[in-house]
Amino acid sequence: MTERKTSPLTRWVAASALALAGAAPAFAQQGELVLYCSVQEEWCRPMVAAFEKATGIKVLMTRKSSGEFYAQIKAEAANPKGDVWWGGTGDPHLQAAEEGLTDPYVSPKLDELQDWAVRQARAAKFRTVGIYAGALGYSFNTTELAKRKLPEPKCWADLAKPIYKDEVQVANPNSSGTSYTMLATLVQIMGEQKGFDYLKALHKNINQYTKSGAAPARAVATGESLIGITFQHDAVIQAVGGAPVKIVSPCEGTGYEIGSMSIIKGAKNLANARRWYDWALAADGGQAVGAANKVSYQVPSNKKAPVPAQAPKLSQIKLIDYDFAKYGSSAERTRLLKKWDDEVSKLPK
Ligand code: S7P
Repeated sequence: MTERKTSPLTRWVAASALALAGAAPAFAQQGELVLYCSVQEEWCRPMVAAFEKATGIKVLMTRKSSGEFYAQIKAEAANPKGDVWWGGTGDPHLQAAEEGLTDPYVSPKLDELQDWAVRQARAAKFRTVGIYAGALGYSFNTTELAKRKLPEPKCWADLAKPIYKDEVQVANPNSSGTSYTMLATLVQIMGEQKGFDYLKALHKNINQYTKSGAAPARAVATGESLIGITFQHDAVIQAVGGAPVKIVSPCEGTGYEIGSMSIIKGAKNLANARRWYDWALAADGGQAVGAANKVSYQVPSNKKAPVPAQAPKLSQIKLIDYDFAKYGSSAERTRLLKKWDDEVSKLPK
């Protein structure tokens, strides 16, 4: 076999290509962000696309419910894999902050935010921040209700009535931030004893505890479930899409969420995590993406961000004074979830 001779130019091109190839992994690492996204996939995707377009940073995104990501971040604490946890109810973000699983960051955008978003940041010593707010409630399928000749439910109390046996869907509060918000809301409205009595009665009417909090709103839209307990904005998506659904703000009052965002402690791409953080709080950045793509009907936390016309008006809903400090604390959230597991989920139907 004869060895082929190469020209100096060919050798220079080959050497440059090798040098570039060697430099590529370092460049790629600087240009990445690992995002844990806890809103609906339909909203996570345009957020990622808009950020990549604005910054050139490649985003590796996974979508999971709030309780699931809280558990994952805790399990990964010794070797963190994610950079930013964006979205999901505030309680598990507050719990992660208290447990030192997230990093403090004071964004220059903080001055532009609603008071409730800044309060959330201060309560967590800047280890989290509010990115949107939304009220809890439920929806029902109007066509199915008429077919079954059932009365319109108006209150929390109605959902536990035997006439709605197997007609109600809600998520499991361990995986779902939405469902934990319901659990904490009922305890705050009724007191702990009566709240758990109510949850036991409601259990008889539950056709399925889903993993994701918004899934019951989709089940109501298709008629798979008559009633679904979710955030009201998740039912608005179905109504805007043309489904025969009616949204209810329960007569006794209801809780709400401050959807939050946190930088994960030990984030490998910290500079990019902060770029996401600032961009996600900007009125002309991440705060505008949900409304522009018609995939979110929450109230954004930046005062200058557009609020979709169909977003439930928080000022017109009978909201309770949700105690985020208490129900987002590690001890209380862990205790209530265990109590629900022990006393409610194991009961026969
Ligand atoms: O995107 C809608 C939304 O309801 O999803 C978040 C929710 O926590 C994620 O679902 P899980 O209930 O399954 O955790 C909310 O923060 C948000 O408003």
